[in-house]
Amino acid sequence: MNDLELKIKGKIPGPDTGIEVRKSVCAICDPGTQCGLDLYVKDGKIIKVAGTKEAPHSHGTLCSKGAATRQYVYSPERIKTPLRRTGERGSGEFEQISWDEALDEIASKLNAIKKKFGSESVMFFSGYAKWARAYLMRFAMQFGSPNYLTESSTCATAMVMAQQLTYGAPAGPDFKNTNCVVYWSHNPSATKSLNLKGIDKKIESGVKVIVIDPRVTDLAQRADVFLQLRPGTDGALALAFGHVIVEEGLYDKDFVANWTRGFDEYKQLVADMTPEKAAEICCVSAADIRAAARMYAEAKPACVHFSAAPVVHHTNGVQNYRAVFCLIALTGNLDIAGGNRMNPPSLVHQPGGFPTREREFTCASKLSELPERIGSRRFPVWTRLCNEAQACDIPRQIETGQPYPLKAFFALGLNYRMFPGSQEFIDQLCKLDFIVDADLFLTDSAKYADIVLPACSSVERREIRCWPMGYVQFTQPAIEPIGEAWSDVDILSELSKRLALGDELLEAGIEACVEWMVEPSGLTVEELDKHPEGMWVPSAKPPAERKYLNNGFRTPSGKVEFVSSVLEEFEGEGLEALPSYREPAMSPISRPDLADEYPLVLNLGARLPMFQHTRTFRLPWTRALSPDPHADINPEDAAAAGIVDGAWMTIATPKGKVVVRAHVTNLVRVGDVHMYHDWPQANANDLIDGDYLDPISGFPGYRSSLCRIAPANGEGKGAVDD
Ligand SMILES: Nc1nc2c(c(=O)[nH]1)N[C@H]1C(S)=C(S)[C@@H](COP(=O)(O)OP(=O)(O)OC[C@H]3O[C@@H](n4cnc5c(=O)[nH]c(N)nc54)[C@H](O)[C@@H]3O)O[C@H]1N2
Ligand SMILES: Nc1nc2c(c(=O)[nH]1)N[C@H]1C(S)=C(S)[C@@H](COP(=O)(O)OP(=O)(O)OC[C@H]3O[C@@H](n4cnc5c(=O)[nH]c(N)nc54)[C@H](O)[C@@H]3O)O[C@H]1N2
Ligand SMILES: [Mo]
Repeated sequence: MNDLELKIKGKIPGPDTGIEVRKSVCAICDPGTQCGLDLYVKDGKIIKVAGTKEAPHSHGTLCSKGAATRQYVYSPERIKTPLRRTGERGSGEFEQISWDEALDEIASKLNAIKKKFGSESVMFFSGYAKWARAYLMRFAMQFGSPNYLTESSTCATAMVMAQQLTYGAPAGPDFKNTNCVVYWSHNPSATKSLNLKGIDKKIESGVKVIVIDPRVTDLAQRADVFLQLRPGTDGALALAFGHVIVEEGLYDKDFVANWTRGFDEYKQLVADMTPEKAAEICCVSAADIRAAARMYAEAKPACVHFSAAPVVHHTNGVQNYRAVFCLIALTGNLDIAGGNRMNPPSLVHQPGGFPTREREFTCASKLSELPERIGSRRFPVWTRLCNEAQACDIPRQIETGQPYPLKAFFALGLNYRMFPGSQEFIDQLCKLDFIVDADLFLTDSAKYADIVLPACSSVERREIRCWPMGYVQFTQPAIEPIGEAWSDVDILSELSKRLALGDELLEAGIEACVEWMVEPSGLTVEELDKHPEGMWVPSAKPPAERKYLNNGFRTPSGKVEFVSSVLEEFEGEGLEALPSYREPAMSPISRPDLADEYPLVLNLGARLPMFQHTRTFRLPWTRALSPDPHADINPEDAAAAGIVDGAWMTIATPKGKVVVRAHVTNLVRVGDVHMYHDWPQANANDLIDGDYLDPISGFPGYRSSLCRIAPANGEGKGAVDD
């Protein structure tokens, strides 16, 4: 081998080797954690992947998913051309068609449905493609449909709602300046590995750590106090914290007197929830509750690190998190350095410390002129607080045609298995006249579409995003699209022309849209294009403290609401204005009748580090790390059921049954079963009903229902061995 051959073999970039390093972003996981990508490209192909060392958010790291980028981009399951369905829905029989044919057919079908049934009969849905959502919402509004829906009907929104109801807007933890962090359900080792370095440093510096989780996570093992509670009982625990803080006079009396509503009622509510009572409900010790409550209240400033999912994935989720968020106000840790601070999002749900017009770009203001949204009668609080329709109500509305019939579904990345009662969800969807799905892969969900469109991965297109320290990146495509794939925004832009929506900005394409959105920050596309690796935003500023002193809180009373004025309006419909604790709808306490037959608490969804919902199951590297569906059970429960570690077992609920491998571990409580969702062979969401929902948010009760386990005895094993 000569020198040049050696350099090529070593993948050394340079003009002689023809290898170029192109900067991009790994968009496999969620916007808060995505790592900078260095893509080594030769002859138009990615030959090596590394983390971007100079990226201030990821410092050169990549997790197992990002490291498998080449397998993701070059997967044999990528869709190469637009497809038209030729067989039954779900059969996977398609013919290849051209983009012109596909877009013309979509435009003519959608316009015909609009004419006959009204724009509202067409739904516009986004799965995980968060980067393209502002464009999709604008597209839906311009089409005249109020039914813009996303996977956030089950993610984050309910947590945001709990904050809106309590203090008007989200307030994130100011980790850097704090003396104490309460991780109220968060497992960064699996879900936000980028945070781990900072957490390590902070713990070493002596910050106090409280962890509240039903499982012994890595973080739990390093906590000063760890409360291993029964799933779905967070509300009772938070009220007991309130009890200790009020009883011992540890609350911020000035803040409570001047800036809160309903303290007297709250005081009465928490008086009843003694640590002893909560200890019984939550299955933790009363002494630990007292210790944690004192630690949080006395450490000032102290912050609560909350999560998008586990606390609100219960039928009592919003109120449970409201009880937690009340503690932030009670202790005066709201909107101060080291506490929880309000910091509005700049781009793609992320606060960047600079202003944009992303929200205006979505045209959400049109909603008030459009017909009512899906879910608005069943979940009026959702409709009041959020701009989207509630996707968990889709099956009901298709089935009943009330308040109006639904006819078409246009999706950027549909995974029907993300919804509870998945089979009923897709069965109802099949009743529609027309389904379009754009995805990278020919997924099981895409197989139900009438037209499937091939979408680009992040390395084949442009997207803009920002990070909280005031860093922004407008990526350049690193390679040509695979096959005939298009960027989602190009699809929307071209389709808006063919639908004659009259939207000049959307028609002009992504650069024009980005230019318009970032204008208030002083950024331009010209400047962003000079920094494909990302840049610091000169106008970015950390959020001011105590902004409420000028304008109050964005609640109806302008104060923090222990008693919510919005919920008060719906008391006639069974909602409560105070964050009272109610058992999950299916728990050993609320349903002792069921618990006889299904004695274990079923918790569906705790993340695994190598998977991102359905996206990385198909990649050989990540799949090799966890080949089979499995669930965590405690040795005591395993022994009682006659199940050994690694054996196949059934998990049965009144709704359904799956077969998974048993992972027998002391890291979960006696009485709990924890299972990751989304496995095609063992779909967790076939175990719960589609209407097992929180009445305030419409969020599914994924993380608490009832089940029983038994050895599989050969049952279903064939289906699992793939
Ligand atoms: N690797 C990977 N990372 C991901 C994802 C993924 O699929 N894979 N998904 C992304 C998405 S969409 C989301 S929403 C986030 C979620 O991010 P996280 O909330 O950090 O992740 P989870 O694993 O869902 O839950 C965190 C912890 O909550 C605990 N928990 C479960 N039930 C309860 C409960 O009732 N009360 C309390 N206090 N704790 C509970 C679980 O045991 C778990 O340890 O992760 C994101 N990151
Ligand atoms: N039991 C249970 N169920 C849950 C949860 C749980 O904890 N437990 N978590 C819920 C939560 S928090 C979430 S966020 C949801 C996640 O649910 P989804 O958002 O549905 O997650 P995915 O399956 O990863 O993504 C959907 C599809 O989008 C495609 N896709 C990815 N990127 C792009 C893109 O750029 N463009 C296009 N057009 N398509 C793209 C993927 O290939 C995939 O087929 O699941 C929810 N479901
Ligand atoms: Mo999520």
